[in-house]
Amino acid sequence: MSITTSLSSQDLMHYEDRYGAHNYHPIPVVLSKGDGVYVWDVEGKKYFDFLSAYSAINQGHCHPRIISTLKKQAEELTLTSRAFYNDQLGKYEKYITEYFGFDKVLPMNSGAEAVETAIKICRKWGYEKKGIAHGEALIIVCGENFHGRTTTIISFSSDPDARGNFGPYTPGFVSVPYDDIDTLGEVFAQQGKYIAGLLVEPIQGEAGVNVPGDDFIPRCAQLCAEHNILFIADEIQTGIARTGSLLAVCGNCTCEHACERGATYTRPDILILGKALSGGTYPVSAVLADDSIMEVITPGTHGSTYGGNPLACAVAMTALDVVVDEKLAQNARYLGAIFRERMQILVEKYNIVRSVRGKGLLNAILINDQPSSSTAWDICIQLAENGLLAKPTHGNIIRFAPPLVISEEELHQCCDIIEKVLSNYSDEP
Ligand code: IF1
Repeated sequence: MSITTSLSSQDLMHYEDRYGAHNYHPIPVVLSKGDGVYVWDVEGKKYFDFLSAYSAINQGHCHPRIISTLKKQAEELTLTSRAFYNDQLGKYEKYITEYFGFDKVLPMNSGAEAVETAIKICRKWGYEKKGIAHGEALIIVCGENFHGRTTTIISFSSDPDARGNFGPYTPGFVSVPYDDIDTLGEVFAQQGKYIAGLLVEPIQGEAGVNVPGDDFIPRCAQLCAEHNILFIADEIQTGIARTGSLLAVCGNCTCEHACERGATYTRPDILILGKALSGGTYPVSAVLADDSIMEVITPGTHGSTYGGNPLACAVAMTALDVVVDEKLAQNARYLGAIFRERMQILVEKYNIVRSVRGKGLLNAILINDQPSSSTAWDICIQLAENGLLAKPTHGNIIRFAPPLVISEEELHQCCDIIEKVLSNYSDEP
């Protein structure tokens, strides 16, 4: 029986509470429309979206070019499985490998699936190419990581909520502190012959937008090369122009094609993409690597029903076109600097804000209260009442990540909203 009568936000929140698993605690806003940087709730209230579905909507909600491609392909062919070829996959594979500068791509759907795929490729490379004793391969990960929610991935999570009571856990992972190149070097020196790969986020998103020192990622890649260890970059959240470059491992380069890579680019052995790869319209993820690594994958060793489906391929090509055509990396870099400048003024003006950090348009403020307090949540509720949507992470950190199509004027409007709410916590009489 379809529910046709118009339902209020309250009705819909009740339905989710009654009929849905409680695996999230959303901000109490029920959205029904999105366009660019804006979303509207069921009652018609308009908001700036400052989360972008965790950086999946870099191109803006319902981007007209991406939606047009989605509609057109949806009327032609959506899914064939890989039992047969389809007329979109080969075009997409050529397009995306040239776009990012790798020999091959393995198409998947969710980010976690792509991370799992990278782990499998890395382990198989470890045994078949590096000569690690079978079953002994180690992959190094960083504390405070977030790479998804499958059982293997949470096996190496340091977040008790993400990991608790989901054992027994997958072995073969060693965690080192993030942004600690000395410890990483020691682990490589001691156990390098067993280590197949290093899996790392160039900026840790969920941990609260942890931006490492400028030399951390380049030094990771250098140590990996010295020890014949694969450098695996999880750019699911930081990639696709979010941090002011096409990839966060590009450092400060703003070119947007592999062929023009600047001097600051640190090339991963395995690159993992997701989220904005489809502009928020469809689950599309990808694992890219050169032939010497990807050739460990042979028929029957990996797959997915939807991986490489024609709809995903068509949408992803348009979504990546939009990134370059609309200069989203340049916009993220330019407006991200303005945003952090405005937030720094609030840090100095209001005691409630301890610091601001980020790169491009992936930023966060640290609220001057305990992670266990409800202050950051309360601030997000007031932000929503004032027309801006954001959500805390790890208790007292508020992540701000608008679509990269935001204008300078809209960004200032959002900063004004943030300041208005934070001024409510002012110490000034
Ligand atoms: C949630 C945030 C969390 C990711 C990185 C892989 C994945 C993600 C760097 C997995 C997914 C999402 C998942 C969502 C909340 C959000 C998130 F950091 F973006 F905020 F959780 F940490 N690598 N991140 O960020 O991709 O399977 O979700 O497509 O699970 O609560 P996915």
